[in-house]
Amino acid sequence: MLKAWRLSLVILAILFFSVVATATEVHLQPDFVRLDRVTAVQPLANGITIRAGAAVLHITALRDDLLRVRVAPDGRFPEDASWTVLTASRVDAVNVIAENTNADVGFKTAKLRVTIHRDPMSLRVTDLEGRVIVENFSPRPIEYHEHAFRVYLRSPEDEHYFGLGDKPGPLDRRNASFANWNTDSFGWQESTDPIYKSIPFLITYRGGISTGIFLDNTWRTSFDFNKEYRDAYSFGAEDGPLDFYLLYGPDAKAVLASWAWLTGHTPLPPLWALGFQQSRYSYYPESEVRRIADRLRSEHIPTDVIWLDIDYQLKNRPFTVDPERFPHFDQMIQDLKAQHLKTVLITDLHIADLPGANYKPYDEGQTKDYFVKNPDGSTFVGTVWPGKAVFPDFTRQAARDWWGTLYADFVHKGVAGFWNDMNEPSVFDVPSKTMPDDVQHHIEEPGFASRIASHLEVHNIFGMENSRGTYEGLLNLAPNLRPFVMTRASFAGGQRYAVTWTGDNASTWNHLRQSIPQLLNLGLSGFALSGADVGGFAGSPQPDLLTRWLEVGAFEPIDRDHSASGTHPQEPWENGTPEDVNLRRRYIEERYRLLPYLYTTTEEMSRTGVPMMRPLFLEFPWPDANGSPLDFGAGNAFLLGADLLIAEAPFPDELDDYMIALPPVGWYDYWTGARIEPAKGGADGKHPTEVRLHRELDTLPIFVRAGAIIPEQPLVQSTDERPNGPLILRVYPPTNSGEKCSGSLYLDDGVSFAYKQGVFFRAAFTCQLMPDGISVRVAPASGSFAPWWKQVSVEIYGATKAASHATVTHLDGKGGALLPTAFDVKQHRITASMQDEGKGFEMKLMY
Ligand code: MIG
Repeated sequence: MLKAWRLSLVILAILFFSVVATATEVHLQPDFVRLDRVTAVQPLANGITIRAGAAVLHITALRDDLLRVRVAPDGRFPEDASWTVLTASRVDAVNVIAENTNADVGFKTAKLRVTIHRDPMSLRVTDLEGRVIVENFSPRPIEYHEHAFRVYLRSPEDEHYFGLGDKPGPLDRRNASFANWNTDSFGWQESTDPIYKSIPFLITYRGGISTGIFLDNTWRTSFDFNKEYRDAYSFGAEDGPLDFYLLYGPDAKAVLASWAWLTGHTPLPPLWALGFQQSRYSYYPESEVRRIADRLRSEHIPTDVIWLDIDYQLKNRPFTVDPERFPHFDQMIQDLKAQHLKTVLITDLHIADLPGANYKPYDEGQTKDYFVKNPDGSTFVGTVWPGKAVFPDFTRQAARDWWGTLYADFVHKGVAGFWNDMNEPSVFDVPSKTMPDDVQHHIEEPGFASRIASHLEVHNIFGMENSRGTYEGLLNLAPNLRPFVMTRASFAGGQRYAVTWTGDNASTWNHLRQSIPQLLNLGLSGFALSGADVGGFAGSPQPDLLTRWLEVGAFEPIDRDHSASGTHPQEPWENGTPEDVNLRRRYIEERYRLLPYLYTTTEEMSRTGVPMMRPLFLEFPWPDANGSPLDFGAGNAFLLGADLLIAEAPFPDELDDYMIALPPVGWYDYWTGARIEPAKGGADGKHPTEVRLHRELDTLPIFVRAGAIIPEQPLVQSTDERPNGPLILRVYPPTNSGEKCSGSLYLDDGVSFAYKQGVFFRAAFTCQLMPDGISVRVAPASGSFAPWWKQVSVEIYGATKAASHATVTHLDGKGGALLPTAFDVKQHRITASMQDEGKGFEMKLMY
């Protein structure tokens, strides 16, 4: 039955399209097309096809909560291929139920209802409770001006918008407009747009409900929120396909999980990527690199990585080393390794244009004909760091594969990671700062028709494909090592290949302020492993600014101190008093103590798509009793993982007190362990607790969610070092019994893919309030990776008196035993330690 029904649909569709085809053959692309009236309708098993004059609109359901909309103004769809959307996801489909009335036509899935009003035409998507997810803005639903198109959507005044990658400005994109055109933006400011990345993906938020919208178009695209029309937002492109996806939540976390399903997850990075990283433009000669390494160690600044910027190279030629500046380069890499420091090298994509000079990257690329061409067939040459340079054609798989082989020498020397800069691509001495629009790229790619594409089509994905070549090349060269690549330019989906940073920020208070919403929006766009140059790139930070930035940076996904040439040095021991240096060290140390929590959060991110650094509405999506979302007044507060709330001041240079609205779940002060008393009326689970904060230089306010169990480790100087001492479980009891209290820990060897074969350690922790005490249970771990500890130290916070006694029962059968406990009044903490190597136990502690 079903088959016969489907067959008749196919026949109908063929008839329908032949009508469309004959109707459009006589027309050229019209100047202006507005899809204003439905003229024909064709239900499909997985969606619907609508005709509006010559235009055809396909709406299909990939999943019950994920729709795709494609429009062809003249009825002819371009090839169905994507640089971003994973093929397996793109071809997925669910059956829908067609719906049809005189006024409307559409369908529903198990989660969404799609309604197209026939005249005037208007698309509306609601959930099954009737809440509007997106709705065309009348009277301008979808329109074309020659090749350019725009989709207008209604914007209720209490709707908010997030995402769009690294774009500066406030967290909420409302009342702003943006363009996507990857741009080398030295000196960018809060209102600069576009900058380095193009991620045409946004997340809406209204009353706790979120939807993702992704415009799968690599040309210059643009987004407008409430500027052209107060009551509308819109997106469009100057050319290319109108092809967009709607990702229904209902909450933003679910949107991000769907975004990862559609475009891929951030792979689990090597553990050392979470360590502190020291960089500068540039450390040279070799003796300077060694001086920095020695000083990091003698100052006891825990560190994992030193970065070498362009000056290690001979005349800025990628994949070379200057033998005068670095006479013992290979030995230096080994010596740094012996100091437990990894080396990351910059490797820009512009290959020096050096015929006949024995420069392998040029010779090989030219012989294989892998460089980007001018329209007349000659190789395009642009001026960048090496002087005249040529550019690999990264939209050809073969060219990317070849690019990947260029890393062989450095990988064999033991270089740990690579940095792809300048890949917007940046070109000097031309007003456009990039390649000419008519430069020719070849698309030679599985899933795509092979063809020549203009730079206009490829520009925004060039950097992503550059980092893809690097990532895949590294995987080829060392198949059992997790690659580490950092890219400056990228596109939606680029999280599959590289982590990123926010480019050339500046050493100003406003840039410190900017870095938080910028990293949050990157996380909300799929780039969950990101950092901003700590201390600022351009200019020199005053001592307090450097201290504050190193404090905040310690709680961000990538913690890399980097600065421009010609600026005052800004390593943690520079530019400050001994007290400053102590503070900076103390915060970096705190990051290293938190590594078990950080790594567990990172593993969760790589599995679920939920970023490490989260705006409050991601964990607390419900609006407060006044109907306003909780965190839009919270300035620069963010969550690291689910449980740590970092409350930097909204304006870090203002000395005034500031308020933070803590979501109504109960909180503790991370530094004192004291419970935060909810304000009057704040304990009802609905109203946030308003806390007044004063930011002292030595204390970045941090709160821990009640019901959290945070794993920590003894201090190490690098992630190479095996922690010596117990696993520490910081338990923050929930407010009422029965409320959630849990935590988890993920560990593995930190570098290889053995975890995919089960060589990991995963344990879950829970706690429960009892009438006069608390019980803490550590479940037996799964996985075969052996952890470092023999002892676990359980710390119960919020304690105001000593415990009367504590007992432990080991889950592997060893009987109960009485435990000694210690009480620290200043830390509001009771500590009890016991033998355990991951086999599991239950501890009961009575007050
Ligand atoms: O034109 O490699 O954003 O981090 O230090 C400047 C030198 C090139 C720009 C990067 C910056 C890096 C610098 N690069």
